[in-house]
Amino acid sequence: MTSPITTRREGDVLVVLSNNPPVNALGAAVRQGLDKAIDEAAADDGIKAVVIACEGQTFFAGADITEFGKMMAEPSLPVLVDKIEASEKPVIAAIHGTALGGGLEVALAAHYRIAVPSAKFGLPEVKLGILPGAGGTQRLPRVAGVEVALEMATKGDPIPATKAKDAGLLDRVTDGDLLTDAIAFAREVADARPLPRTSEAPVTLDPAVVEAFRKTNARRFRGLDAPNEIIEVIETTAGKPYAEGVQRERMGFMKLVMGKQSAALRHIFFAERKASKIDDLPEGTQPREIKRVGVIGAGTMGGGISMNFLSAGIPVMIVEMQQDALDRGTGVMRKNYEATAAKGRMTAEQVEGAMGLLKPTLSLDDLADCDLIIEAVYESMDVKKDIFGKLDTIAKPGAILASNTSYLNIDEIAAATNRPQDVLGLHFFSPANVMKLLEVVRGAKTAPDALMTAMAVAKKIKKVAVVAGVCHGFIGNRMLMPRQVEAMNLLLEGATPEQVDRVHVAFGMPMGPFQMADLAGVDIGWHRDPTRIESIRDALAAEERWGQKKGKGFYDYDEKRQPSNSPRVAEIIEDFRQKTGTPQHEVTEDEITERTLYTMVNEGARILEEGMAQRASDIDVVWIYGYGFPPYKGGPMFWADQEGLPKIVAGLEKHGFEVAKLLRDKAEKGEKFN
Ligand code: 3H9
Repeated sequence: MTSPITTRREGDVLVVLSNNPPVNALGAAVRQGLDKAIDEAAADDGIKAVVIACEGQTFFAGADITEFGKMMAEPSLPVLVDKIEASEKPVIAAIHGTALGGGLEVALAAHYRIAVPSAKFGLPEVKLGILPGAGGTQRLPRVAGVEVALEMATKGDPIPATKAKDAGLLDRVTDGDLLTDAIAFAREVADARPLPRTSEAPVTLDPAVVEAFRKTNARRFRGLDAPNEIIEVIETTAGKPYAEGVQRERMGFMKLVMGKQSAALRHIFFAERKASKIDDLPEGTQPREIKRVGVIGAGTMGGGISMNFLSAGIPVMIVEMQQDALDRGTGVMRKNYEATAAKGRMTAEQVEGAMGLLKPTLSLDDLADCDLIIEAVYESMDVKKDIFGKLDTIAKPGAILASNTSYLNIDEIAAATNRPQDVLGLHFFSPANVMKLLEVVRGAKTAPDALMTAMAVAKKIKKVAVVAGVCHGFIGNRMLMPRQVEAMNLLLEGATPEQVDRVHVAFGMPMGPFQMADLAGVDIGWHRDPTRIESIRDALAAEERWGQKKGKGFYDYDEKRQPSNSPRVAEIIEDFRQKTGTPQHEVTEDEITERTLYTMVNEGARILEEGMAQRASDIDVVWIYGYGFPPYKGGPMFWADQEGLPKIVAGLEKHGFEVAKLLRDKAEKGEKFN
């Protein structure tokens, strides 16, 4: 097998090139090739310096994640980076793309670093639930100081070349040809001695800085193993010799990589990428070109949806029925952009650039030129059918017609047109300009290239797209339903809203079912007849306890929107308990988990059984990116696997639920969803 590493002599410089697509991950063959190249340079008297560079889209983007949990072939990355640094001949890292994780660790072990202005640098290991395990926790504080190291290693976000240069991570940034300039740099430093060896540099630690960092980020790191371990490693090893420091780092790495959180986060990393793949598309299917987008409805959803395209540089024609609604909608979009600019995340020119791509109109006829039209009006089948019927006469041939419905039947909507092959669902989550999830709903007649186009567009607007089949609520909302039903039943049987929510928050969800209802609006889906009171929810809605927007819902809210338990809600619940004659019992935390979380897993199994999701990991992606399921638990199906499917089945049976066949079968066979 040919090695992904090749070497070539450029006079007295040995150029070492990696070609391991797609991201030059530092797998075994790459490590072995680099190891040999360092030996080759050492053995050749004609070589005075070494340049390490990568071909393809990026410098090494990290260790090969697929190797984790398996026996690591020699040399390991920690051994390799130390060997690079120990080279008697200067090693120059020439960086383009993203130097991430192990890739940055290789760069930090080199004696000099040169990069193109577009290069990015980061230690994203924390996002995989691990820590930089090839000297990163030791070399980065030595190069850039403890504060920068803490920030980069615990948050995992990459920094641009300019910032990296200011922080001391880079010696040079070049606008010219990277390899040519790296070779010239190598010649300049060929005789420089002593060589700058990062591991020998001192680190100074100000305990107050670490303390302040811990305090500022306490909420963000709550419940997470990796960032807390990283802080501890950096804190306790600063000032100690490198050899001692890397030992502590290794210990931390091993502990984390064997842990449940890392397994879950690695699962999500691959699940997110797998979600974009559609298993049964005919080979050679090509996406359609999307140059212009139309959005119908300038409300919260329509506006948010439009912003995604504008931000990606795609012109949007937005349609409303009334001028004031159109003005209000576009005004909100501008305000949102300006708020982003005020936070320094956009320039004034970018705001104008995005808004300049927006064309408001009152006429559906203006959508004739659009390649993709997304309907985002309120949830009424009749209204949607009417709009799609009209679109059928207006849209150009081949335009994709999408509905943002969160529940309704896409096939029925498609049947209102003569081109059901061009119709699909694009279910955005609110706020649509922020939330990463997009459920792409595949109708019975949706054409393969239309579906593929939707997935490609999703990537362009930086969404994580998951394909769902046509069923009530698709994947996410469908699984939410049994949870909501059981949460309400628990209230009737003796639980309080606070008790149910507490279990969900302790589990790691951003909020519980009742907090969510208060945020979304207790009046959503209400029949709007205050005299018709058939449920606790009806009773709340009738009293205008519509949630946070009214200052009262399942909880009472103060002017800072801080919730407190509501005596009135307790009365309403009590009233319903008596009216319905529901037998009361003491509800335990386990019971809440079993009835509101296990039931979700059960519904997820049904979704799989019916083929409404392609794979269990897609369901996990939906819940992580659409509903705030804690990523370190890997999504509901992965979590169920870790809990043990027989335990889930037993928990469901205990409360008399009908167990999905797929779930029962897997539990009996000792199989898992993922
Ligand atoms: C580490 O370094 C630990 C060390 O400190 C210590 C070790 C002892 N490994 O994202 P994309 C695959 S931990 C294996 O769509 P993009 C990915 O699955 C690592 N595979 O591309 C996908 O495969 P497929 C720290 C990887 O252009 C394909 O490459 N580093 C790895 O949108 C394309 O990926 C990280 O965490 C990997 N490391 O974005 C960086 N990376 O085609 C992780 C990617 O089969 N990677 N693949 O679906 C990224 O953030 C992005 O991939 C990157 C490119 C920004 C580089």
